[in-house]
Amino acid sequence: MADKPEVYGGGFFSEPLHVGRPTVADRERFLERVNSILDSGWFTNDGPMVREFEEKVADHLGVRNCVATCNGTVALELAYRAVGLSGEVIVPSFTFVATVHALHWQGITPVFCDIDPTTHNIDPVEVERLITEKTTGIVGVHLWGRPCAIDSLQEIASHHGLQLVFDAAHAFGCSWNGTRIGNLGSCEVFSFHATKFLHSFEGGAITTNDDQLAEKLRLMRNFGFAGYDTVIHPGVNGKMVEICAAMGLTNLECIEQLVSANREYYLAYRERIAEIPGIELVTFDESHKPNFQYVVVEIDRETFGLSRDDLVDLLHANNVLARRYFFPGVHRMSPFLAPSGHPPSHLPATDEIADRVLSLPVGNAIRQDDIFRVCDLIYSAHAG
Ligand code: T4K
Repeated sequence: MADKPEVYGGGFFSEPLHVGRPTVADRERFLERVNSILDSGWFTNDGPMVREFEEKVADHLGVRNCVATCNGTVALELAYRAVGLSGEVIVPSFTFVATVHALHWQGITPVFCDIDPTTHNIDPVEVERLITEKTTGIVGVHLWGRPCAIDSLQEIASHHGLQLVFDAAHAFGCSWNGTRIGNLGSCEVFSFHATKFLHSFEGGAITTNDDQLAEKLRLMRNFGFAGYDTVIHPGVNGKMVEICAAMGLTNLECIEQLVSANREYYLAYRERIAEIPGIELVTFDESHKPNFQYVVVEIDRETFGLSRDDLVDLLHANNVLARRYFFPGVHRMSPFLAPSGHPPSHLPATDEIADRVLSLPVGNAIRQDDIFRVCDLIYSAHAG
């Protein structure tokens, strides 16, 4: 057993520590932008702030097109429909439910695929096994910002003539072998929800190097309008509003500071977690330029001495609002169960990881000292 670390403070926190505390990178700059929106009288419908946000996001990612939306879920729905997904689509179950809802919502059957337990991302070997004549596409999720097995997925998709879409909700600013996430597959989808690394209160985007696809997405996002009264495509209201773009732009200007702040939290957790038996930090390969948005640990019940769920109860009792992202696997959620009431797929790696993971508090409301105290609490839970 490791030596007990030096204790920095008591366990109980008077203010709750959250997993997804939003950042406002520069309040003054944001308020200037809000004033200019109010003065302009132009609040939504492809306004100048949204256009600037789209341009700056595209520049940052080195991608030809960025189509901003009202949230990440609608962006997924638009992306799936625009690339022509139908029938069956292979998707991981170990993700936020929106990845799968956006398929189900459009009458597409999600075929749940197991993950590689070492990366937490969709396992290409399993993908290949699940392809049928009804399969039209594969959805990969870069979970925690760690890129999927891109080469293998691209090879499978092109070999079988399938669309490949990535849910990149966690991966803004991250890279894969020198290419920014946002350039891969037919298109990639981001979330700019308040809890995300880059946020715009609510928001999302689809990025793609396919100009025709981008044009179609722009039409679909705005009721299919191609002019004042000409509708040439089925569509929805998926537009981002100006005030959201103002927040997104302001945060984008400070993105490097946001990464380094996140990296500091991650390193502080890494130092302390390493001292506690039975708990392992999900680590990042820095060559992929992680954004360190999520600090995730895996609990080995035998060695740690408590189950993940018991640890969650203990942390919550002390005002540390750690989250069981993502539990249960989506294949175990009621909308996706088979008519028999059982999960439609056997996914041992997903079940195992979903039972072990825990997301710890991060974000600029947290000080390094808080992180040490959270780790002390976890240590004392282990030590009994
Ligand atoms: N794909 C993936 C892989 C995703 O993770 C997500 C979203 C999507 C697609 C869909 O994108 P969006 O349509 O959401 O743009 C939260 C977020 O609502 C959701 O955006 C996110 N993933 C998911 C992982 O987390 P909840 O239900 O856990 O949120 P909630 O309200 O419990 O808040 C989480 C934590 O953040 C709490 O500790 C409280 C704190 N918080 C939250 C908000 C909203 C704050 O401190 N301030 C706030 O304003 O889903």
